[in-house]
Amino acid sequence: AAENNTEQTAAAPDSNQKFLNKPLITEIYTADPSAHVFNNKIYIYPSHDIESNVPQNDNGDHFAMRDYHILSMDSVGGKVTDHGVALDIKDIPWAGRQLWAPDAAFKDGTYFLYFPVKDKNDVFRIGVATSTSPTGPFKPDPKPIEGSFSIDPAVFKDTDGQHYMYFGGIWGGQLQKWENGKFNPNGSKTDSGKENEPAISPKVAKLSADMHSFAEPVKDVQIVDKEGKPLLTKDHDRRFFEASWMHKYNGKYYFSYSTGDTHYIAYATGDNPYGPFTYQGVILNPVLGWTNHQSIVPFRDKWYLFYHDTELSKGQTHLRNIKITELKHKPDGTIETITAYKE
Ligand code: FUB
Repeated sequence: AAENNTEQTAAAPDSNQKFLNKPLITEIYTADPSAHVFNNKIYIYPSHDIESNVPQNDNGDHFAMRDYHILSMDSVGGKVTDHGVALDIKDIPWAGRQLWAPDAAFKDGTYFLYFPVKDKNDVFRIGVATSTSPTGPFKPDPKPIEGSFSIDPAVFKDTDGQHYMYFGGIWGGQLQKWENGKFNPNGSKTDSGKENEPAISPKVAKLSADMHSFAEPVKDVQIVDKEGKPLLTKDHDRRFFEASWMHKYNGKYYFSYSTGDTHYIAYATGDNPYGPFTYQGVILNPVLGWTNHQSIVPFRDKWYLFYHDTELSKGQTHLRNIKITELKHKPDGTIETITAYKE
Protein backbone atom coordinates (compact mmCIF):
# COMPACT_ATOMS: atom_id res chain seq x y z
CA ALA A 1 0.00 0.00 0.00
CA ALA A 2 1.19 3.49 -0.81
CA GLU A 3 1.71 5.18 2.54
CA ASN A 4 2.54 8.75 1.60
CA ASN A 5 0.79 11.61 -0.16
CA THR A 6 -1.42 9.32 -2.18
CA GLU A 7 -4.08 11.03 -4.24
CA GLN A 8 -7.04 9.25 -5.65
CA THR A 9 -10.31 10.21 -7.24
CA ALA A 10 -13.45 9.12 -5.43
CA ALA A 11 -15.95 10.33 -8.06
CA ALA A 12 -17.33 13.41 -9.74
CA PRO A 13 -18.68 15.94 -7.22
CA ASP A 14 -22.26 15.93 -8.44
CA SER A 15 -22.87 12.21 -8.92
CA ASN A 16 -23.91 11.57 -5.34
CA GLN A 17 -24.85 7.92 -5.58
CA LYS A 18 -21.43 6.98 -7.00
CA PHE A 19 -19.44 7.78 -3.89
CA LEU A 20 -21.88 7.72 -0.98
CA ASN A 21 -21.43 4.56 1.08
CA LYS A 22 -18.22 3.60 -0.78
CA PRO A 23 -14.70 3.44 0.74
CA LEU A 24 -13.28 6.98 0.53
CA ILE A 25 -9.76 5.67 0.14
CA THR A 26 -8.56 2.19 -0.78
CA GLU A 27 -4.76 2.48 -0.51
CA ILE A 28 -4.68 2.20 3.27
CA TYR A 29 -7.17 0.97 5.88
CA THR A 30 -8.86 3.79 7.80
CA ALA A 31 -11.42 3.95 10.62
CA ASP A 32 -13.05 6.21 13.24
CA PRO A 33 -13.33 9.23 10.90
CA SER A 34 -13.48 12.57 12.74
CA ALA A 35 -14.32 15.10 10.04
CA HIS A 36 -13.96 18.89 10.28
CA VAL A 37 -14.36 21.77 7.88
CA PHE A 38 -11.35 24.09 7.97
CA ASN A 39 -10.88 26.81 5.32
CA ASN A 40 -13.93 25.57 3.37
CA LYS A 41 -12.37 22.12 2.91
CA ILE A 42 -13.17 18.80 4.60
CA TYR A 43 -10.35 17.30 6.67
CA ILE A 44 -10.73 13.78 8.05
CA TYR A 45 -8.78 12.62 11.09
CA PRO A 46 -9.12 8.81 11.09
CA SER A 47 -7.39 5.89 12.75
CA HIS A 48 -4.95 4.11 10.42
CA ASP A 49 -5.68 0.40 10.68
CA ILE A 50 -2.87 -2.08 10.06
CA GLU A 51 -2.41 -5.85 10.20
CA SER A 52 -0.49 -6.35 13.44
CA ASN A 53 -1.01 -10.12 13.70
CA VAL A 54 -1.98 -9.64 17.36
CA PRO A 55 -4.63 -12.25 18.26
CA GLN A 56 -8.17 -10.88 18.63
CA ASN A 57 -9.68 -10.45 22.11
CA ASP A 58 -12.40 -8.40 23.89
CA ASN A 59 -9.75 -5.88 24.91
CA GLY A 60 -9.19 -4.96 21.26
CA ASP A 61 -5.47 -5.77 21.42
CA HIS A 62 -5.61 -6.52 17.68
CA PHE A 63 -6.27 -2.80 17.04
CA ALA A 64 -2.54 -2.05 17.26
CA MET A 65 -2.28 1.10 15.17
CA ARG A 66 1.00 3.03 15.00
CA ASP A 67 0.40 6.32 13.18
CA TYR A 68 -2.15 8.74 11.76
CA HIS A 69 -2.73 9.89 8.19
CA ILE A 70 -4.97 12.88 7.56
CA LEU A 71 -7.21 12.98 4.50
CA SER A 72 -8.78 15.99 2.81
CA MET A 73 -11.27 16.74 0.08
CA ASP A 74 -12.37 20.01 -1.53
CA SER A 75 -15.88 18.76 -2.18
CA VAL A 76 -17.97 15.77 -1.25
CA GLY A 77 -17.34 13.32 -4.05
CA GLY A 78 -14.19 15.13 -5.20
CA LYS A 79 -10.58 14.00 -5.00
CA VAL A 80 -9.55 12.49 -1.65
CA THR A 81 -5.95 13.31 -0.69
CA ASP A 82 -3.93 11.28 1.80
CA HIS A 83 -1.37 13.67 3.32
CA GLY A 84 0.92 10.93 4.63
CA VAL A 85 2.09 10.33 8.21
CA ALA A 86 1.01 13.22 10.45
CA LEU A 87 2.04 11.69 13.78
CA ASP A 88 3.97 8.48 14.51
CA ILE A 89 3.78 6.59 17.82
CA LYS A 90 7.60 6.58 17.99
CA ASP A 91 7.54 10.38 18.34
CA ILE A 92 5.20 10.36 21.36
CA PRO A 93 7.57 10.13 24.36
CA TRP A 94 5.03 8.64 26.80
CA ALA A 95 3.30 6.21 24.40
CA GLY A 96 3.26 2.44 24.76
CA ARG A 97 0.88 0.94 22.20
CA GLN A 98 -2.37 1.36 20.25
CA LEU A 99 -3.10 4.73 18.69
CA TRP A 100 -6.89 4.75 18.62
CA ALA A 101 -9.57 7.15 17.39
CA PRO A 102 -8.31 10.78 17.21
CA ASP A 103 -9.97 14.15 16.77
CA ALA A 104 -8.83 17.65 15.86
CA ALA A 105 -9.58 21.32 16.53
CA PHE A 106 -8.39 24.73 15.37
CA LYS A 107 -7.81 27.85 17.47
CA ASP A 108 -5.82 31.06 16.94
CA GLY A 109 -3.73 29.80 14.03
CA THR A 110 -2.91 26.39 15.55
CA TYR A 111 -4.33 22.96 14.69
CA PHE A 112 -4.65 20.51 17.56
CA LEU A 113 -4.67 16.72 17.18
CA TYR A 114 -6.10 14.85 20.18
CA PHE A 115 -5.29 11.16 20.40
CA PRO A 116 -5.72 8.22 22.79
CA VAL A 117 -2.85 5.80 23.25
CA LYS A 118 -1.82 3.40 26.02
CA ASP A 119 1.02 4.74 28.14
CA LYS A 120 4.00 2.62 29.14
CA ASN A 121 1.91 1.10 31.97
CA ASP A 122 -0.73 -0.01 29.44
CA VAL A 123 -3.25 2.59 30.62
CA PHE A 124 -5.08 4.64 27.97
CA ARG A 125 -4.50 8.41 28.23
CA ILE A 126 -5.28 11.24 25.86
CA GLY A 127 -2.54 13.33 24.31
CA VAL A 128 -2.43 16.54 22.30
CA ALA A 129 -0.15 17.50 19.42
CA THR A 130 0.03 20.76 17.46
CA SER A 131 0.77 21.99 13.97
CA THR A 132 0.42 25.13 11.90
CA SER A 133 -1.14 22.99 9.15
CA PRO A 134 -4.39 20.98 9.36
CA THR A 135 -2.53 18.01 7.87
CA GLY A 136 0.49 18.13 10.17
CA PRO A 137 3.13 17.02 10.88
CA PHE A 138 1.99 17.32 14.51
CA LYS A 139 4.31 17.75 17.47
CA PRO A 140 3.07 16.01 20.63
CA ASP A 141 3.23 17.52 24.11
CA PRO A 142 5.76 15.63 26.29
CA LYS A 143 3.02 14.27 28.59
CA PRO A 144 -0.63 13.24 28.26
CA ILE A 145 -3.33 15.77 29.16
CA GLU A 146 -3.43 15.88 32.95
CA GLY A 147 -6.49 14.11 34.33
CA SER A 148 -7.23 12.39 31.00
CA PHE A 149 -8.00 8.70 30.69
CA SER A 150 -9.73 6.18 28.42
CA ILE A 151 -10.27 6.70 24.67
CA ASP A 152 -12.08 8.40 21.78
CA PRO A 153 -11.66 12.15 22.38
CA ALA A 154 -14.16 14.28 20.46
CA VAL A 155 -13.58 18.02 20.63
CA PHE A 156 -16.60 20.23 20.07
CA LYS A 157 -16.47 23.98 19.50
CA ASP A 158 -19.64 25.63 20.73
CA THR A 159 -21.09 28.66 18.95
CA ASP A 160 -19.63 30.92 21.68
CA GLY A 161 -16.11 29.67 20.78
CA GLN A 162 -15.62 27.47 23.88
CA HIS A 163 -14.17 23.98 23.22
CA TYR A 164 -15.25 20.87 25.13
CA MET A 165 -13.77 17.38 25.04
CA TYR A 166 -16.07 14.36 25.23
CA PHE A 167 -14.34 11.02 25.74
CA GLY A 168 -14.45 7.48 27.08
CA GLY A 169 -15.06 3.92 26.01
CA ILE A 170 -15.82 0.75 27.97
CA TRP A 171 -14.30 -2.76 27.60
CA GLY A 172 -10.94 -2.27 25.79
CA GLY A 173 -11.31 1.50 26.29
CA GLN A 174 -10.91 0.88 30.07
CA LEU A 175 -13.55 3.40 31.26
CA GLN A 176 -15.07 0.80 33.64
CA LYS A 177 -11.68 0.53 35.37
CA TRP A 178 -11.91 4.20 36.46
CA GLU A 179 -15.16 4.00 38.42
CA ASN A 180 -13.76 5.60 41.57
CA GLY A 181 -11.54 8.13 39.83
CA LYS A 182 -8.47 5.88 40.08
CA PHE A 183 -7.32 3.21 37.66
CA ASN A 184 -8.08 -0.27 38.92
CA PRO A 185 -6.15 -2.80 36.80
CA ASN A 186 -8.30 -5.58 38.27
CA GLY A 187 -11.54 -3.79 37.45
CA SER A 188 -14.19 -5.35 35.23
CA LYS A 189 -13.21 -6.29 31.68
CA THR A 190 -16.56 -5.25 30.24
CA ASP A 191 -19.42 -3.13 31.69
CA SER A 192 -19.70 -2.49 35.42
CA GLY A 193 -21.52 -5.81 35.84
CA LYS A 194 -24.25 -4.05 37.87
CA GLU A 195 -27.07 -4.72 35.41
CA ASN A 196 -29.84 -2.74 37.15
CA GLU A 197 -27.70 0.30 37.93
CA PRO A 198 -27.11 3.30 35.67
CA ALA A 199 -24.72 2.51 32.81
CA ILE A 200 -21.20 3.92 32.90
CA SER A 201 -21.27 7.50 31.58
CA PRO A 202 -19.10 9.09 28.93
CA LYS A 203 -17.10 12.09 30.16
CA VAL A 204 -16.82 15.77 29.31
CA ALA A 205 -14.51 18.62 30.28
CA LYS A 206 -14.11 22.19 29.08
CA LEU A 207 -10.72 22.76 27.45
CA SER A 208 -8.43 25.50 28.71
CA ALA A 209 -7.90 28.64 26.60
CA ASP A 210 -4.58 27.25 25.26
CA MET A 211 -6.29 23.91 24.36
CA HIS A 212 -3.58 21.84 26.08
CA SER A 213 -5.42 20.92 29.27
CA PHE A 214 -8.80 20.50 30.98
CA ALA A 215 -10.13 23.72 32.47
CA GLU A 216 -12.30 21.93 35.03
CA PRO A 217 -12.76 18.57 36.71
CA VAL A 218 -14.04 15.85 34.37
CA LYS A 219 -17.84 15.43 34.55
CA ASP A 220 -20.21 12.56 33.70
CA VAL A 221 -22.37 12.94 30.60
CA GLN A 222 -25.78 11.64 31.65
CA ILE A 223 -27.88 9.83 29.06
CA VAL A 224 -31.49 9.47 30.19
CA ASP A 225 -34.72 8.02 28.80
CA LYS A 226 -37.84 10.08 28.00
CA GLU A 227 -38.85 9.92 31.70
CA GLY A 228 -35.51 11.40 32.70
CA LYS A 229 -34.20 8.13 34.19
CA PRO A 230 -30.56 7.16 33.46
CA LEU A 231 -30.16 4.31 30.95
CA LEU A 232 -29.18 1.12 32.76
CA THR A 233 -26.19 -1.18 32.28
CA LYS A 234 -28.42 -3.98 30.99
CA ASP A 235 -29.83 -1.74 28.25
CA HIS A 236 -27.15 -2.72 25.71
CA ASP A 237 -29.18 -1.43 22.73
CA ARG A 238 -29.10 2.13 24.10
CA ARG A 239 -26.35 2.56 26.68
CA PHE A 240 -23.03 4.29 25.89
CA PHE A 241 -20.05 2.17 24.83
CA GLU A 242 -17.60 4.44 22.89
CA ALA A 243 -17.28 6.89 19.94
CA SER A 244 -18.58 10.17 21.42
CA TRP A 245 -19.41 12.97 19.02
CA MET A 246 -21.23 16.27 19.52
CA HIS A 247 -22.98 18.45 16.97
CA LYS A 248 -25.34 21.37 17.36
CA TYR A 249 -28.42 21.80 15.21
CA ASN A 250 -31.08 24.52 15.60
CA GLY A 251 -29.68 25.41 19.03
CA LYS A 252 -29.92 21.82 20.33
CA TYR A 253 -26.95 19.67 21.39
CA TYR A 254 -26.81 16.21 19.78
CA PHE A 255 -24.58 13.72 21.58
CA SER A 256 -24.00 10.63 19.42
CA TYR A 257 -22.15 7.45 20.32
CA SER A 258 -21.70 3.76 19.60
CA THR A 259 -23.53 1.14 21.66
CA GLY A 260 -20.58 -1.22 21.06
CA ASP A 261 -21.63 -4.83 21.50
CA THR A 262 -25.03 -4.08 19.91
CA HIS A 263 -23.31 -2.07 17.14
CA TYR A 264 -25.64 0.95 16.78
CA ILE A 265 -24.75 4.61 16.42
CA ALA A 266 -27.32 6.17 18.75
CA TYR A 267 -28.02 9.77 19.77
CA ALA A 268 -29.43 11.76 22.64
CA THR A 269 -30.27 15.48 22.76
CA GLY A 270 -29.89 18.20 25.37
CA ASP A 271 -30.07 21.95 25.96
CA ASN A 272 -26.43 22.58 26.87
CA PRO A 273 -23.01 20.95 26.30
CA TYR A 274 -23.10 19.06 29.62
CA GLY A 275 -26.53 17.46 29.28
CA PRO A 276 -28.38 15.54 30.55
CA PHE A 277 -29.09 14.15 27.09
CA THR A 278 -32.35 12.38 26.34
CA TYR A 279 -32.07 9.25 24.24
CA GLN A 280 -33.75 9.74 20.85
CA GLY A 281 -32.91 6.78 18.64
CA VAL A 282 -30.55 5.24 16.12
CA ILE A 283 -28.58 7.25 13.55
CA LEU A 284 -26.80 4.31 11.91
CA ASN A 285 -27.73 0.65 11.99
CA PRO A 286 -24.93 -1.93 12.48
CA VAL A 287 -22.30 -2.04 9.73
CA LEU A 288 -20.06 -4.82 8.46
CA GLY A 289 -17.43 -5.47 11.19
CA TRP A 290 -17.70 -5.31 15.01
CA THR A 291 -17.08 -1.60 15.61
CA ASN A 292 -19.21 1.35 14.59
CA HIS A 293 -17.89 4.93 14.85
CA GLN A 294 -19.16 8.22 13.43
CA SER A 295 -18.73 11.93 13.00
CA ILE A 296 -21.38 14.38 11.85
CA VAL A 297 -20.59 17.66 10.07
CA PRO A 298 -22.36 20.32 8.03
CA PHE A 299 -20.77 21.23 4.70
CA ARG A 300 -22.24 23.59 2.06
CA ASP A 301 -25.84 23.38 3.33
CA LYS A 302 -25.97 19.62 3.80
CA TRP A 303 -25.16 17.41 6.77
CA TYR A 304 -22.92 14.37 6.42
CA LEU A 305 -22.27 11.24 8.45
CA PHE A 306 -18.76 9.81 8.28
CA TYR A 307 -18.51 6.19 9.41
CA HIS A 308 -16.57 3.02 8.66
CA ASP A 309 -17.12 -0.62 7.85
CA THR A 310 -14.98 -3.56 6.71
CA GLU A 311 -16.00 -3.85 3.06
CA LEU A 312 -12.44 -3.67 1.67
CA SER A 313 -11.00 -6.33 3.98
CA LYS A 314 -14.10 -8.51 3.51
CA GLY A 315 -15.14 -8.38 7.14
CA GLN A 316 -11.83 -8.31 9.05
CA THR A 317 -12.92 -6.28 12.03
CA HIS A 318 -9.58 -4.51 12.65
CA LEU A 319 -9.07 -3.58 8.96
CA ARG A 320 -11.68 -0.94 8.23
CA ASN A 321 -12.41 1.69 5.58
CA ILE A 322 -14.11 5.04 6.06
CA LYS A 323 -17.21 6.11 4.15
CA ILE A 324 -19.53 9.10 3.91
CA THR A 325 -23.27 9.41 3.51
CA GLU A 326 -25.84 12.20 3.84
CA LEU A 327 -27.56 12.72 7.18
CA LYS A 328 -31.01 14.29 7.44
CA HIS A 329 -32.61 16.09 10.37
CA LYS A 330 -36.39 15.88 10.16
CA PRO A 331 -38.56 18.98 10.80
CA ASP A 332 -39.21 17.79 14.41
CA GLY A 333 -35.43 17.71 15.07
CA THR A 334 -35.06 13.93 15.06
CA ILE A 335 -32.57 12.26 12.70
CA GLU A 336 -33.52 9.83 9.93
CA THR A 337 -32.07 6.38 10.70
CA ILE A 338 -29.50 5.31 8.12
CA THR A 339 -28.95 1.76 6.92
CA ALA A 340 -25.71 1.72 4.97
CA TYR A 341 -26.72 -1.14 2.69
CA LYS A 342 -29.69 -1.72 0.39
CA GLU A 343 -32.51 -3.35 2.36
O1 FUB B 1 -10.14 2.09 16.39
C1 FUB B 1 -10.00 1.56 17.68
C2 FUB B 1 -11.28 1.65 18.43
O2 FUB B 1 -12.31 0.94 17.73
C3 FUB B 1 -11.85 3.04 18.57
O3 FUB B 1 -11.18 3.82 19.50
C4 FUB B 1 -13.25 2.71 18.90
O4 FUB B 1 -14.15 3.77 18.83
C5 FUB B 1 -13.55 1.61 17.90
O5 FUB B 1 -13.95 2.12 16.65
